[in-house]
Amino acid sequence: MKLDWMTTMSPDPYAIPLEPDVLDTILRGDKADTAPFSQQVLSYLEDADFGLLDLNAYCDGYESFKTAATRIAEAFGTLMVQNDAGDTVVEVWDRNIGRIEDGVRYHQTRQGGDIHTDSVNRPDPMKLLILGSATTALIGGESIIIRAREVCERLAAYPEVEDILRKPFFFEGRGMSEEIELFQLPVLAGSVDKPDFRYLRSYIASAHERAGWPLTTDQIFAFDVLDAFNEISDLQHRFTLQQGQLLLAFDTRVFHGRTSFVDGVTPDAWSKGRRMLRYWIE
Ligand SMILES: O=C(O)CCC(=O)C(=O)O
Ligand SMILES: [Fe+2]
Repeated sequence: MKLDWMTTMSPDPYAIPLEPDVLDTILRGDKADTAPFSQQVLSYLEDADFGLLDLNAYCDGYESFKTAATRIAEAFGTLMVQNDAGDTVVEVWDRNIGRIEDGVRYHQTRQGGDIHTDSVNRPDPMKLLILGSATTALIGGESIIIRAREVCERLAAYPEVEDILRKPFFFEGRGMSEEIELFQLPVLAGSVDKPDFRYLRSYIASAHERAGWPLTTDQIFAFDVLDAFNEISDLQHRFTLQQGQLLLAFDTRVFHGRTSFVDGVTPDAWSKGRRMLRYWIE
């Protein structure tokens, strides 16, 4: 990658380097020319798979952050509808309504774990996942990212597991419509240096039950291997997204998750408790 124009390189090791002014152009000016911004980000992600942007210079509260984050997301293409209510921005926060085990969705709980990709709700994958931090938790809530290609390097020692992951599994369109639709896809597609994963274990297990084909012993073993790799600290990138920061990632090229968290009063918070804005871009 070319380094000569990275004049705004930040000390944050995950910061996406941008030429001066490209953020200003879309966040302060008229957003007609988003191409320099989106091209620089996408070319960085082509190598890095994920990275962070800091929008603090452009916002001072929840509403201005949401406006800025939405502009950034729209610079990359069409925002996907994420649920049957038609929302293209979904708020991730602890609703205090129960646990994942009781059927509550990840983005409505304070639970950690369940390292996953988001591209599991419909047959077409999304390209980009954006998570924007509007407020941090009092305790915990660290983001966890694992590069899928590094998982593939380790999977090479288990060809029988890789074979299983490349065969079709049932998925369900949870939250996308009244009637839950089933479809089939491999968990792993693509080459090992640019793999595309579609994985959220509890949804796949539930889809298999619904289809009347519970996961087989071999499939369960393959998921155990995948989960074990995703929990190796050497492969994990962990950071706390600060208020005003965005995480951008090629959704199927990384696994993501978070640690469990507890909300409380945090100084200068823009909302009550940890809150993320989630965008999916086609
Ligand atoms: O809370 C987070 O940091 C991640 C949330 C998430 O992965 C999701 O809502 O799909
Ligand atoms: Fe997610």
